[in-house]
Formats: sequence, structure tokens, C-alpha cells
Amino acid sequence: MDAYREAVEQALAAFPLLGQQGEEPVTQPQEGGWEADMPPQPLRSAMRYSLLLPGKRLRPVLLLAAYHLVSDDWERALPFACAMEMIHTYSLIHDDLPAMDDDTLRRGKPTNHRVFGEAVAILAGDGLLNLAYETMLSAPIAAERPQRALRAAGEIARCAGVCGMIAGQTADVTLEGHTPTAESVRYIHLHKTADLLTAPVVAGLTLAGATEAQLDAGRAYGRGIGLAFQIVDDLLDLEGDVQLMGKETGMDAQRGKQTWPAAFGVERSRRDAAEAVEQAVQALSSFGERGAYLCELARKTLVRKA
Ligand code: GRG
Repeated sequence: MDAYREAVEQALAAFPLLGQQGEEPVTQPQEGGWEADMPPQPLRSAMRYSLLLPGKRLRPVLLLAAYHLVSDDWERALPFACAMEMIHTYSLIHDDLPAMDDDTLRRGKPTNHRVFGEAVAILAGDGLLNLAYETMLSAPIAAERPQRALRAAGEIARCAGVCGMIAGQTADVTLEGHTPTAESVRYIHLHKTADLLTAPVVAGLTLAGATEAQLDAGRAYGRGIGLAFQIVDDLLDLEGDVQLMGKETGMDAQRGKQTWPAAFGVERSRRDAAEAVEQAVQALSSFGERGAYLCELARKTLVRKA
């Protein structure tokens, strides 16, 4: 994980359109700062602020490790890995907005709208989403392997889109206060969370030239780790430590969210998360030893504290 994560951190920090390393956040427009090829302030700062706060980088790491299952030159997939983190960060910024979950803390710091205001936070989310597709489509790997890159970008767009993460988020916000059912909670978890964890696995495999059978295995792995990840997230909201989580806890119950423990109870939630991880691990069996890293990553999902 460390090599993948390190590479992602470096690539994100040096990202050309996001300004200089160590730049202080700018919350107001800057006089004369209207260059044609740079995002204006405070948009640039707002995008950089959330993207570079310490996150686990799970989605980009999944993309690089999935690529590495099939091919050793995983660094070539870095632009797609960065794009995944941009899409994820956009979703966090928008999820924290007053119109959605109205959160004050994310990744251990004030949420984007608390620092830059609501309008700029919305635009920073929009900006990161667009920058993700710009990054994928202008990556060297897209020129070298256009068919694989188009298919990978299409998979990411579909999983992040209106039948994927956005669908799950729609159910999540509109069903607040409704009694959770097995069907509604499963729908939310599979789409809001698992789709955005499946996308990088399938995209990484696709870029590396995986077979259809390997893509199916990647899909099953993503679904398993994604489901487990969200069930554990629900449990952490009930029992986790605010300092370690870097966000408020206890909010799901307060908002009447559709969570796995609310639908099935805590004990069953733990069992279901463990079972989903085992399914993820099983799915990678055909990769043999090469799958060991991703299997370990899935197992760590169960004991994560943040
Ligand atoms: C606004 C379209 C739209 C979608 C928002 C991301 C999201 C969907 C909602 C955030 C709330 C939530 C519990 C989402 C489930 C996915 C999840 C656990 C996100 C947090 O991901 P981590 O733990 O965060 O990987 P870091 O900060 O480590 O990257």
C-alpha cells in the first residue's frame, strides 16, 4: 500500500492546475488572478484544500493494485488513480454541504463550505469532478491504449453516475427518517459506496488489459469490499472515535439514516461485513499470490478505526 499511496500523494500534491505546494488557502478572489489556464481563486484553493487533506486514498490505491494484478508497470495508471481521488473528494465536499449532511468536520479539518463558503464549495466539487475526466482523457496511457482507457473511463463514469453513486446518494438523502428495509439499505450501500470502490478495481484491470473473467472477479471483489466498507462505516458512526475518524460520529441515528445496524442490528452487521470480505477474498482466488495484497486490504477493512 505504501508505494501506491506514496505515489498518489506525490502526484496529487504536484498536480499542475492546483497551484504550488505549501500554498496557504485563499478564501477571497485575488486581484489580477485571472489567468486563462489556471482556476481562479478561491476555487483553486478550495479544490486543493479538500483533495490534499489526509485521506486513506483507498480508491486510487485499489486502482493501482488492481492494475498490478495483471501488469507490473502500475505507475502508468497514476492519472486514473488521481482521477478516482478527485471524484471521491468531490462527493465528500458535496455530501458535507448544508443541503445534504451539513457536516462541520471532514478528514480532521473544517469542511470545505465552512472554509470557503457554500457557493465555492459547490464549485470546487464540480471542478474536481470535471478535472477527473480531463485528467483521464489527457493521460499518456489514454493516447497509448485508447480503447482500454475509454472503457476504463466509461466504467468510472457509470459507477459514479446516476445509476451508481449518485443514485445511492439520492436514496440516502431522500429516505432519511424512513424505516430501513433490507432492500433500501442494500441499495444505498451498494450504490453510494460499493460502486465507487468497484470502479477503480475494474478500471485498473481494464487499463492493464485484463480478460473478461478477470474483470468479473474484480467486480465481485469491489462489491464485497464496498459492502463491508460501508457496514463498518455505519458501525464506526455508532462506536468510533471522533479524533481517529476525523469527522463527527453519532450523526446517522440523529438524522434517521438508513444504516445496516439500523436494519439488521449490530451483531448481524459485524457478521455480514465479515462475510462480504470473505466473498471479496474468494473472488480473487484465481490471481493466486498476486492477489495477496488486495486480500489483505479487504481484511483490514474489518478492523479499521478511521
Ligand atoms: C454527493 C453525489 C454525492 C455522493 C456522496 C461520499 C458520499 C456520496 C457520501 C459520504 C458519506 C458516506 C458515509 C459515504 C460512503 C462512502 C464513505 C465511507 C466515504 C468516506 O470514504 P473514506 O473513509 O474517506 O475512504 P477518506 O477521507 O479516507 O478518503
